[in-house]
Amino acid sequence: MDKLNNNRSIDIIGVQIDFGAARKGVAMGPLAIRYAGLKKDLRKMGYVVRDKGDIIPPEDGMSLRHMIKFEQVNATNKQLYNAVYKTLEDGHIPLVLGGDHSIAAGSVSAVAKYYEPQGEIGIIWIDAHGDWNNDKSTETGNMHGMPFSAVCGWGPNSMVDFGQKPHFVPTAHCVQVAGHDFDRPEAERMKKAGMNVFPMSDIDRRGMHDIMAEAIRIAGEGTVGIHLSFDVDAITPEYAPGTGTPVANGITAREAFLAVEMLADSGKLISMDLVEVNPILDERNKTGMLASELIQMAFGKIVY
Ligand SMILES: [Mn+2]
Repeated sequence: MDKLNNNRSIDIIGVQIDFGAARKGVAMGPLAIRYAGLKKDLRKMGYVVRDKGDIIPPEDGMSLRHMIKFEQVNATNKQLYNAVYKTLEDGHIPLVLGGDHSIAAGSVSAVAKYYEPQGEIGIIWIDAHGDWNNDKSTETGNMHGMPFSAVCGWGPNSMVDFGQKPHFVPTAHCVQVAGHDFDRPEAERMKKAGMNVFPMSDIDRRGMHDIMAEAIRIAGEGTVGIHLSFDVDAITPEYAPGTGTPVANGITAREAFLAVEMLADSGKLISMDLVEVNPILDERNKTGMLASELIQMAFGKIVY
């Protein structure tokens, strides 16, 4: 249980939003993950767990050109930014349950800003998608495809502007893992930005252990710690059917466990999002339970 850094306090913050995605239902994700017994299990591991409840997005709001439901996404992220920042000020670890992935714009921005006086953070983004579009490159206007680009300062800047003067995370410390459904313009933008990308083909060739060791080095060396943004759509639908944008031939549940276990072993995890659990599409909360297990492993659950 001492594998992780010695912070033993976790704040759970749920975000009931699906306005950033085309398909609805991930707004119920936080409930499904809690229902799997997450709080009880984290406490069993010796954590002090505070549940800060769920952020509920406003019902109405305007869309902008190429940014569907911008106002709702932005208002929700502003609340999340404040909640995550407060959690860090209290000395606790933020654990954010989505909701669609647009919420990472709020959570990562808060972590980057909070640690700004100490140094840069690193980001490991495990996802079938790049989430590296901006309002110019997007083909759909869905904002859950933009947060990684936004927190790195490659736009849309309005997505991460909550009046705080955003601190952008240098791509040199950012890693995308398990992508296998990139849009072409998005992939070109990632290359131009110098993003570190380990797509599925790299995991096939080198194995998850090798890839995660390198990802942890990139995100962890010379930084104050690593933020993990985990989208369950990275996991192949046989194991994680309950997600908004399923993509065939993703990583296995075992590869996902290995990835988060290695992150726990590194002692560098400072904050985490677990997003895109869709209970409507799930089978008997299989994906919700898997999400809960992955979170425990990321926080250093000892199997043996
Ligand atoms: Mn995503």
